[in-house]
Amino acid sequence: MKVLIVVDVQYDFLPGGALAVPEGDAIIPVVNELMEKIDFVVATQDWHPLDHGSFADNHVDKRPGDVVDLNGLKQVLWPVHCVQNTHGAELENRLDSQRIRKIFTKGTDPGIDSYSGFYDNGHRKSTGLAEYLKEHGVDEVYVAGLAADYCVKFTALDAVKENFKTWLFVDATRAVNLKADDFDKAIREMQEKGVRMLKSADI
Ligand code: VGL
Ligand code: ZN
Repeated sequence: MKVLIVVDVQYDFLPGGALAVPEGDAIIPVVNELMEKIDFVVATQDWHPLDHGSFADNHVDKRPGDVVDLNGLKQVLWPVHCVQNTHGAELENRLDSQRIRKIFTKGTDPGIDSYSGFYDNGHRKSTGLAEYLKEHGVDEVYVAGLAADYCVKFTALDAVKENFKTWLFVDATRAVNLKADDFDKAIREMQEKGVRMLKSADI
């Protein structure tokens, strides 16, 4: 049984948003097509409280891109983004969201970030996604969405750790690219750790 996990296709990660991923909107039609081909679909949603520790504004004299220690974990700081119940946190409305069976929110605890759709960055709390997929007989995970170098990467790596056979649709993702080669580095790291790459036309 296959699942398509659509990661964080939210206004704040799209051009014009608070943490815009370059060309992030280009994946929307591709994801819509994939949802027709893989009919069991779940989505993740970055869903932060306003006092979240990943926001540069919540630290004295810090700017986006700076790195701090957040309760013992290294944390890259971001602009305020995907605040609960704001427009920026909504899934983009061109997404065919009727096809999404369930949405898993993450990043709700102000003291820890959560890039992966499965666990927070300290692997302390589960979002319930792994359990949900196993209950539904899923053994193959296909990942698409934003951003390739953060939430998509950590979601795919956790899927491998949870023993799902895992693929990434390379043409259905884009990277933040704080550094120009972050996309390539993320792809390489995922491949080394067991994530297989494919294109949407391959399925
Ligand atoms: C993400 C940075 C901060 C992502 C979420 O969805 O990749 N990146 N929060
Ligand atoms: Zn976030």
